[in-house]
Amino acid sequence: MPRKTLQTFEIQYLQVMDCDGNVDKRLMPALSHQQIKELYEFMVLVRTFDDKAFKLQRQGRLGTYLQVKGQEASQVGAAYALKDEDWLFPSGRDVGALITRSHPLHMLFQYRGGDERGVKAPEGLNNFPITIPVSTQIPHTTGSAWASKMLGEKVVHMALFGDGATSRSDFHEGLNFAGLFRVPAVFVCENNGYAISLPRVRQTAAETLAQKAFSYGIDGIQVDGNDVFAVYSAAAHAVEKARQGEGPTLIECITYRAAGHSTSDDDLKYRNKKEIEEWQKKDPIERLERYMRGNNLLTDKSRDDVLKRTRQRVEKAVEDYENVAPPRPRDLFTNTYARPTNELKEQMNEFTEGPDG
Ligand SMILES: Cc1ncc(C[n+]2csc(CCOP(=O)(O)OP(=O)(O)O)c2C)c(N)n1
Ligand SMILES: [Mg+2]
Repeated sequence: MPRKTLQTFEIQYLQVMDCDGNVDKRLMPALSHQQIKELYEFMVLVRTFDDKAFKLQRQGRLGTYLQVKGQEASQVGAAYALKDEDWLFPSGRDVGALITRSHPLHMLFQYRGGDERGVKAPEGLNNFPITIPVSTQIPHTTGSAWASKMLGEKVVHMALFGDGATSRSDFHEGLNFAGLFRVPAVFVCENNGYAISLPRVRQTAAETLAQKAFSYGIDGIQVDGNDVFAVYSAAAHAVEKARQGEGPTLIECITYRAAGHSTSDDDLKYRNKKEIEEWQKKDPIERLERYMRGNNLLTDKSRDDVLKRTRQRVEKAVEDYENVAPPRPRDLFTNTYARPTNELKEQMNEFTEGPDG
């Protein structure tokens, strides 16, 4: 057996569209004009939702919120590559992917308002609940993909997670198992430069995060995560490969967290304005707009229409969210175990009254 050398593990970096919106036609994925417009509208919807969520938190109408801002291309591009029957395993920041996967907007507000019922996907939507413990959704994805493989289903399972997640054991266990059993999974790492206040360079000595795939015998690729065409292209390729039984892929999206870690953060304590402004020039939505304007897919009028439509949808979702009846206190007990213990039953009867209690 020939020995593999480090050179064998060359990392590919995919960029289809530059910051000015020029695309390399040879690399452009097969997307119709309608699909490009749809991708754009999803990205605008995600940002509109995100801005609103931030404001609601500041007004005391929402709990802690993790903004997507800056990562719309990574989340929308990756999730858009899935079919309805595929599964998505999101992290706390991945509301953009969930929106692309039709998760009702008001339920996402509900979840961030502290009501867990908001992440229970409506019947027929194959979205796992958001996981808050960093990277634990990765072994879930592998396990679920393994189940599909054993059942002979042609269903793909996609995990989304951050750069920080690649330092945790769940990432390594999940990828090791996925590689060994060649499960139909796609692992999308949104390298947004930070894990809370810890910069990527202090996260790991590895030169890239994509190369971690090679330790587990799976393919790894880096893409420009602010280029929706590159993300979609890599994700669509990986999804198709997984569906054909050719194993998992790790995609590292190089992107930037344009907002603080969460609404409880003051990011200027650990990074400077200049860095934020530099990345602003690579904004994923503005970049796509430049491409679309240059290709007669967007005008001032059609942009205004998109903004108006997305604002209306988000405002309606806020109204619906604020009209949801609060959960019953007894749900705290009934949702904990399939069969509550006698002690829990006693406590439930002591603390709640009647069917709505
Ligand atoms: C197991 C675990 N440890 C610590 C935390 C606290 N925590 C929440 S988010 C986060 C950083 C995650 O960084 P990254 O994976 O890069 O994702 P990002 O927040 O940048 O999207 C940490 C440490 C947690 N939620 N779970
Ligand atoms: Mg991060």
